[in-house]
Amino acid sequence: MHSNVNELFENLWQNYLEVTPSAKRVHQLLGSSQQADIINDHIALRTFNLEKIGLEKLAAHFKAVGYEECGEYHFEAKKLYAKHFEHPDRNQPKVFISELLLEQCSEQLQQIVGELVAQIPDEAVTADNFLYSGTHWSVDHASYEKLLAESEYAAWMAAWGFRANHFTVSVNALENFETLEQVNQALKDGGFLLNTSGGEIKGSKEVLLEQSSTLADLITLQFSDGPATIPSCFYEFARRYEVAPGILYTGFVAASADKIFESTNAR
Ligand code: OOG
Ligand code: NI
Repeated sequence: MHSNVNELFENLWQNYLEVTPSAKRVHQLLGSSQQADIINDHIALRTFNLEKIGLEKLAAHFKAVGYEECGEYHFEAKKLYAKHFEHPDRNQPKVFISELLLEQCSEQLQQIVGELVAQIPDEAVTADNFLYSGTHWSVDHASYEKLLAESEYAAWMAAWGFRANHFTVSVNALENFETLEQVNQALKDGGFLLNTSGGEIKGSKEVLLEQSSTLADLITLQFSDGPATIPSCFYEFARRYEVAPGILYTGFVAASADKIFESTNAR
């Protein structure tokens, strides 16, 4: 496991860029005319709730660099459970980790996922690079399609594995934008497609958090039986409101997160 938080995030970022070429353009669009670097509000990772690779196994890598558990979230319809983590250094991104609750899924899904996960060497899970190690298997089209029919989340995991599923621009820290509406407009003017599930803006000032996101990039993946172009990763934008003077809300909003997950849906 990493012991340096910046090193961990630098690796996660480079790995994310490999399958999310649009992220560079997002930075150019929003950050090119500001002095400071773009600040990331949070990142998110996904997994399955199997003992070998469950949420806690991913969390251990963040705890090793100082992160602490801060909140939990339930997504009944999507059969997901999540926790978020924060670092004592407020400038470090928050971390949102979710897991698919396999016992609530079909036997077929459990069997496909079980076969993929069985191919992960035990030692890979604690290795420095686990959080950006991608897949430890190769999956065929038919299995991907079967997963997709039941759980978009499961299909995404089978295709992309362990990596940051998105980074999130802190709108509060942008110098040239005040509102999320302004950011969304700049993105649309720049040709980006936004996730419109639940509206372009999820959340509100009342729940202390507004979020929007791009639709995931479309990337050609080599399946075991040939290539196909599928959604990879996306970029999110978050504006937080104060809970007290000078203190921003740091949690997540389950109803909004439920829609953000859909940024990787097929289109
Ligand atoms: C995570 C979706 C939730 C948020 O900020 O509410 C989320 C995911 O798509 O894996 O990122
Ligand atoms: Ni997010």
